[in-house]
Amino acid sequence: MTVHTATCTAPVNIATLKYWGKRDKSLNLPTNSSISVTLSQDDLRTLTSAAASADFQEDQLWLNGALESLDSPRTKACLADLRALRAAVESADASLPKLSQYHLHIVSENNFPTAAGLASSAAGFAALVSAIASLYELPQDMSELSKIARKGSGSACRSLFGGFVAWEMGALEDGLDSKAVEVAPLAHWPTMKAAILVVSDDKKDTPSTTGMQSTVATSDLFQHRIHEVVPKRFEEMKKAIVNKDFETFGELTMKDSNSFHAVCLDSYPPIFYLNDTSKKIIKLVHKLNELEGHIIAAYTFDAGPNAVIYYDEANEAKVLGTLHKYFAQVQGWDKKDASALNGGVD
Ligand code: 2P0
Repeated sequence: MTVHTATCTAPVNIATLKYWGKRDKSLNLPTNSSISVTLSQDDLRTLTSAAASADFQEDQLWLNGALESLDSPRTKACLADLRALRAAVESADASLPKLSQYHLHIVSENNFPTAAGLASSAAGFAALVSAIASLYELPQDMSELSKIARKGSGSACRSLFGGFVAWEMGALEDGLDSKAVEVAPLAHWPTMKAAILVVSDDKKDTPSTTGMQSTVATSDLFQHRIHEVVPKRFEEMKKAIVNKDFETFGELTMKDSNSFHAVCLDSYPPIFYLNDTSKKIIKLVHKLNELEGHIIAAYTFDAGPNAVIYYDEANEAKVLGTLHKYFAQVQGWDKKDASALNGGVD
């Protein structure tokens, strides 16, 4: 039996300018552009192997050791796109094995516990698309492949790149211009660090897709966010990254996290992702920055209560020291759930 294989990894990315809202649900086309920092391969990542063989009887996916369904429209859309690109390669070179016609076996593992409460769909779809693209020896670049990962999960398109990444929303109805691009590689700003504070590992209240749909349909503030706030912030944040301007980057990151949670609260019925501990973290970071006289730490929160704190390596002792000191005093923040993962982004 001949089996063709390839293996790839894709790290988790954490948005600093949030994606929240779809203008097309099936294609995962967003209502605004977004920016993120991709963690390093050594931190939180998905490792995926893809195999194709004429002897396989069906497509199969094992996720963290368990057999999973490949029936979701999102996964099917990714596989169909990848097979179409491979078919084009095969039709240009008749000597190539017809991998596009073979079934696939896919094995995917996360190196972080599901209990960490961190979204894994971004790294998962990015690793899936990378592994199959590699197996198929596709000539497309990462931005092209990001359009396929986007169909799996919007934020997945950003995990195709390391470092600082922008997802350009695009304007076309077919989504051909809605893709990820590199703003700067990790090496551009190697002293940037991210600490992930696991506040709760409970399953999140409102799933992202449902939450976004509700916000788009019901929030008036959301219109202001996507038309007035984000377009300007998108340009300013890219500039701050290129200039390695932590103060501006940090301020924009915190403001955008707050803006995202504000439109969640403005949805009807309201969506709550932050809890009391999250709010204490926000206050603490502001207090720390105030005492320093300038911004040395910036928080951001996704669709859940866990915090990601960005800081420059030079301030590590100050930032982490403050967080540890404070949270040792918070009731309910015991050893079980106070696992602060210090994930450097270099
Ligand atoms: C982000 N989030 O930019 C934002 C910030 C959550 C808050 O992308 O429906 O899992 O698969 O496109 O990508 C989470 O949404 O949603 C997300 P789908 P996804 O990272």
